[in-house]
Amino acid sequence: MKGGALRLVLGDQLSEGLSALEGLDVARDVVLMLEVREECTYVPHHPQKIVLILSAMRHFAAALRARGVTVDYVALDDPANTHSFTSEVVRAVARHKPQGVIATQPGEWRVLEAMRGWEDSLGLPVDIRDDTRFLASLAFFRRWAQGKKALRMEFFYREMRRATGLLMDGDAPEGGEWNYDSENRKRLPRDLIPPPPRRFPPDDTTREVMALVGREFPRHFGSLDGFAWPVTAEQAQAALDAFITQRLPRFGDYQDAMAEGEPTLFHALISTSLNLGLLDPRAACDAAEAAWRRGDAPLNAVEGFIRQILGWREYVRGLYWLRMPGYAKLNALEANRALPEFYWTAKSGMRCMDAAIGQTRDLAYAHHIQRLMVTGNFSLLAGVAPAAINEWYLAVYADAYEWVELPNTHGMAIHADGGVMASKPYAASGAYINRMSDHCGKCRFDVKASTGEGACPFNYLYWDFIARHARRFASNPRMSMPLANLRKMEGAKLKAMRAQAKAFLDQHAPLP
Ligand code: FAD
Ligand code: DLZ
Repeated sequence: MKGGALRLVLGDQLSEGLSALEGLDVARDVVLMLEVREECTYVPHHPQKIVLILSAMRHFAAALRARGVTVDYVALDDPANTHSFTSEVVRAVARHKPQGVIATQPGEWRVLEAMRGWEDSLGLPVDIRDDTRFLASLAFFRRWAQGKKALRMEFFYREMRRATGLLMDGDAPEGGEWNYDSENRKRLPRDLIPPPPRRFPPDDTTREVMALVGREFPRHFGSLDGFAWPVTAEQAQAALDAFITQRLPRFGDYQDAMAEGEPTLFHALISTSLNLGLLDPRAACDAAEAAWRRGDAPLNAVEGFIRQILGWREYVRGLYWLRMPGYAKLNALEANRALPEFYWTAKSGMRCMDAAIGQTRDLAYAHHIQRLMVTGNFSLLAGVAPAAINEWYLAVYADAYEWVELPNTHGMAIHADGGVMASKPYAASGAYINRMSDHCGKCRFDVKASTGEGACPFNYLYWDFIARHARRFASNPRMSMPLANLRKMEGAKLKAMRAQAKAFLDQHAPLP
């Protein structure tokens, strides 16, 4: 390298338009990519997630090289690898003697903190550029949040609709409503079989990485068999195209449904590609809007899909960077239980839990309502310590990076932020799961029973949760209904449910 820059590309920054690559001088600059053990083990990531990232990195490096870019790629099994971003950047600086280092802001606070120390430790300029692969800049989010008492996604989403013009008819939302969620809560009919998502069987590069990951991380939870994630931008586009034509039309109707033997329903399975940078969020929204304008998908489906990306995805990222690092330490409900062992075995006996955890083990994927209303709801009701459940979600899903995982888990699912994200906890008894799924009919627990042998644990855990936090929620108008029902409940029944909740939890997740 003759006086060029060292440009760092992290594993979830695999976008041609990455800010760290802007102004790249092919003759003088070197792109640095690092496979490091520290990133593979800071939580015990699912093997499919590690394979996905390393294979996508190798494909991205090959595409850069094909354009004539010099890529210095340090592989996981390179004997000289020191296995952390910081120590590998130090080694690369010694190799290339660059003028400076250029990076894009990482997706996790912990990595940004490390990067901020590099200028001093390297004695070189380190330019950490904004990550421009989102529809809202962090400055836009900060401005929107400023002075607001409550940071509700719905209002942020409306601002984003106005700012981008997506699904807008002048100043008004298309169809007259901002949100069609009330139409999106149907149960899956028995005779409706969702078209399966597009699969991408491993090529030679992926197979090589699978062997490496199998050797290096044999004890991580999760199966590698059946790996089929898109690992290139072309494959990610093909996955999106297949979703838009085959599953988007019914995405809205069955967005909240769960069904036995249907792990993906009408969902898009594009979060891994969006989060790696293989797919552009604006392009995904535009493709959905175009399908509606052609008359190929109804408005409730298209609005619902666009809201997930333009609304929720952008909102959680803004919130993460606004509130970190303190956000991760909040524990508003003083939850302190261990994570039940069945989060690693899928053997709780509850069909809904075992289906969600079992497919997580097999696919590194569960859809939103399983994450929120099954495994998330269980942890909320049980009072699992935030650090334990946050780590589980960060480890087990192929799409998990802290910027998106933490607000969803800590804020939305377990209410550890005390209401920053949601005005009330997403707590539900077995009745909700029964309404939205066909699990309960085949379950060994009885969803209609709240106490006694065979009663559905979600029922007694729900009332134990409401009773445990009754004083805390007394001033929350959105909790008035369950609190009124609690007051009407016969004392002996409540006592029996609370005793059963304690016995169940002590058996599976004792207090420390
Ligand atoms: P679809 O249901 O088809 O939705 C389309 C896209 O919308 C997704 O690909 C995703 O990019 C976006 N989206 C939808 N909901 C959300 C949301 N709440 N937050 C951010 N983006 C959203 N998503 C992640 O990408 N990574 C995570 O680590 C993650 N952890 C979660 C943890 C919990 C407890 C919960 C409740 C949700 C979590 N989500 C996470 C959000 C959501 O569950 C996933 O984005 C979604 O299941 C991915 O599958 P899909 O692509 O089929 O999504
Ligand atoms: C998650 C992950 C894994 C498992 N491995 C790597 C890696 O070897 N090299 C790399 O550059 N990135 C990896 N990642 C993604 C990083 O953890 C991610 O870039 C940071 O957490 C910031 O989001």
